[in-house]
Amino acid sequence: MMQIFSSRVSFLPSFVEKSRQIALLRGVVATFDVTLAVRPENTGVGWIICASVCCDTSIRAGEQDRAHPAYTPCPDSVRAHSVASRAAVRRYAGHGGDWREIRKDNSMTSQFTRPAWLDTAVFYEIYPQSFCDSNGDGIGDIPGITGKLDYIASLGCNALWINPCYDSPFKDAGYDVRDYRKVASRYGTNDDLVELFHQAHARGIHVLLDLVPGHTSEEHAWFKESQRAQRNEYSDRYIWTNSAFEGYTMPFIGGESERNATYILNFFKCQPALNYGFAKRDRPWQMSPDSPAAKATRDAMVDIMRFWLALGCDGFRVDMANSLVKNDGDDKPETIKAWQEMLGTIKAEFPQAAFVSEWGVPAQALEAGFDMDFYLDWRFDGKPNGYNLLARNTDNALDTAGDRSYFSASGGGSVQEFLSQYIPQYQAIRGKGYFCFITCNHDTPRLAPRLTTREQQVAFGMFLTMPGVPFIYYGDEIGMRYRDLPTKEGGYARTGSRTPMQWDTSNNMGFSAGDPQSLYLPVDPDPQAPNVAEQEQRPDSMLAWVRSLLSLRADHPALRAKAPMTVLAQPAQGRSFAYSRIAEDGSERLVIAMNPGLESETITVPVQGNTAKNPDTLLCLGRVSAHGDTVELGPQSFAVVRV
Ligand SMILES: [Ca+2]
Repeated sequence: MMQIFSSRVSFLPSFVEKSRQIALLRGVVATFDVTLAVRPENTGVGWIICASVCCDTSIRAGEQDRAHPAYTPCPDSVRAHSVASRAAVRRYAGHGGDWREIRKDNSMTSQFTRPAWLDTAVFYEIYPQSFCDSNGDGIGDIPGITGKLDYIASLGCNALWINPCYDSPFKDAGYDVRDYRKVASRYGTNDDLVELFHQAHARGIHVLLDLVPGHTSEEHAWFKESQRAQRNEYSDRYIWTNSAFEGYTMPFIGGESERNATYILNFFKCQPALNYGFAKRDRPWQMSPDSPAAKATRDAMVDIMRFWLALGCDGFRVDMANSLVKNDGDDKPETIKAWQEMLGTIKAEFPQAAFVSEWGVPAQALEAGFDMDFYLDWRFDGKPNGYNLLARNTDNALDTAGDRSYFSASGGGSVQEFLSQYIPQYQAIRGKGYFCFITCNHDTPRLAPRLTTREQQVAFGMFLTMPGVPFIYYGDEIGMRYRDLPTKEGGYARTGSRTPMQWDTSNNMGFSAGDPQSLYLPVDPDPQAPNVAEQEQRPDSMLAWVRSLLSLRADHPALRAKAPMTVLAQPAQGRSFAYSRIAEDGSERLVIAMNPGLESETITVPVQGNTAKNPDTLLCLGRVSAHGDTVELGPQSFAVVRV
């Protein structure tokens, strides 16, 4: 079913007017099914025509457009049939209404396929050096992961994200890639990785690799060529100034190359930034994102994706995806355009490949063509983002005192502050892709030991029943603890989240048969350190709780990634939170309710449908009872109820 509507908008070159137009268009034009037309004369007046596949967000936005005072029906004579993104509209507005600019911008946008398998996906993130060491050299490896696929499937996870496993000097734990097409020898061989793909697929598990598109290692062959004084194919693959004595406002390195120039860094000294161009240019050496050099970088990155996808990989988690084009605007128009081209190309060849971005602004990431974006853990100047409010609202990863996280039983407050940040972002991307919760990742402190097992169980209850595709970091399913350790391979504060997986109580907790001194990082020496074997024997363990949640998720269409979510209770003075999830076909409605606090609370949850029918409790932690509209939630409780 197609919905057609139109809206007349004046494109005036003032910033205020532009902002008003963007606000008017937001939610409609951000989709990839928007057609834009303008009157061919350069009058500064245009018509937006939206031909939208029926999805409720788009329809609502369309109705708002129709109600807008500026709305007039669009004459058939000026309907064009080109696709525009929000970025294209913004550029058009900035160009003062040049019809030719619109046509030019339209050429770079495309329709993106979204792999259907993501609707039921649950990911498990594996840090390869710390998961399972198959050959006793102290470092986890690819065959070790393959040997644990049955365990991963037993959790209820059906997808993997493996942190970079490519050839690298490991000055940033593999995020400094020396050869994108070669598995690091410490992890095995390319054949080992292809075998992992096959074995995973045989179990219904998809495998995402980690793409690091923004920079390489300083030891990458491209960079060695780029450093040469003599111009060659790779001279412009990185960002170089015009003199060995000229720097810039970004971190740069001089004096290390025969080339008379300095180069721009992305992160550590070992990570020269690849050249995707500059959106705003204030030096002669800065190239346009439209330059042949920037295009060559994009093509090279697509080639790397093609290489692994052709070998059986199912997609990529993309590192620092929002920072490719330098001096880009806050809305990232040029970086979005770069990804639209790259993902448009690769998705046309591999339509079932999935892409998740390290971006943290889902409206931008999905416009760029990604299928999913992470709800990243951000804390700037002590100010938490929504996710940090939930799980890590403290400056100290180890200390319970002073932790204001929502899931802290004694320290947290109302869920309202989180929802005020989450809900607008969730609504902005409904029907377009996923905004994904993580339990933790390789860059953030684990929940334990700051949160108790019970606090973690309530947290997992929410993470695994919210919309989007959840990501569980290896070891979080048993409550592995963040540890205060010296830095390893550029990990610094992140190192404590990267310790070996704790399988059992054998040598090195089952991680490795090697000498304890040879381990990548030491295993947790605490005799009480959690492990898989012990928790498999205990029905009240963290592991058992995670399996129960994922089993429920697999069995209920209302818990799929796409199924809509509506907030039912978010008391300002309490700790409780309740929401409904409804199956896309309307066949099922579940209510999820929790109380992470230490006092019992009573909330009112509107009952829909057949009130005579008793609610059916599907999963419960702690004491939860429902009487009509009233739900009583005991201390640190969580429940999923079918109504
Ligand atoms: Ca090994």
